[in-house]
Amino acid sequence: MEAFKTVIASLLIFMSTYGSCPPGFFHHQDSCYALLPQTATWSEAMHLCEVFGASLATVENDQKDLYIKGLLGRLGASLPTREVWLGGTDMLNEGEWMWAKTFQKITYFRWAPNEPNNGAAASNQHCLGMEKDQDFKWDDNTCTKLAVPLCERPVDLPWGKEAVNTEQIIG
Ligand SMILES: [Ca+2]
Ligand SMILES: [Ca+2]
Repeated sequence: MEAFKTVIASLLIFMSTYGSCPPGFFHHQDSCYALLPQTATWSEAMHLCEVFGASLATVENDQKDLYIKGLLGRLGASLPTREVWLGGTDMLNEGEWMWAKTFQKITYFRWAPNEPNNGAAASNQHCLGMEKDQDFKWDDNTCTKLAVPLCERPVDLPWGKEAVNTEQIIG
């Protein structure tokens, strides 16, 4: 298993060194990120990302959280709304958060204070956003609300194939 992890770590280093991103995307490790310059509902946001071979971003660890917060901080002045969409939802099962693209159960959370509140009495907040006013910590929000899509896609590798999904390999 250790040898396997070493291979995966080497692959990640290779992809972060030689992988590249399309214009408009920012490169971090094995992913490319883009903040789209318009607002959308959560499902519209997912479709907009798909247009660029991407999907709404996922955040699985501190390292990625720090990178994305830094990126949004740099680009944040141009944010037309105070919230940014990520790819998480609990619309299938209230309180059970998953990354929609992979059905991966979310176990790492960065909730803002008093979140998730499911919209309190309204009980209608099932889509995951990051709040600008809360240092880009997370909020469950109404899926039909307009926010800015943060898209993520795998880096392009030199031989022209998309990167493998290392998270699935590591499990
Ligand atoms: Ca909910
Ligand atoms: Ca909320």
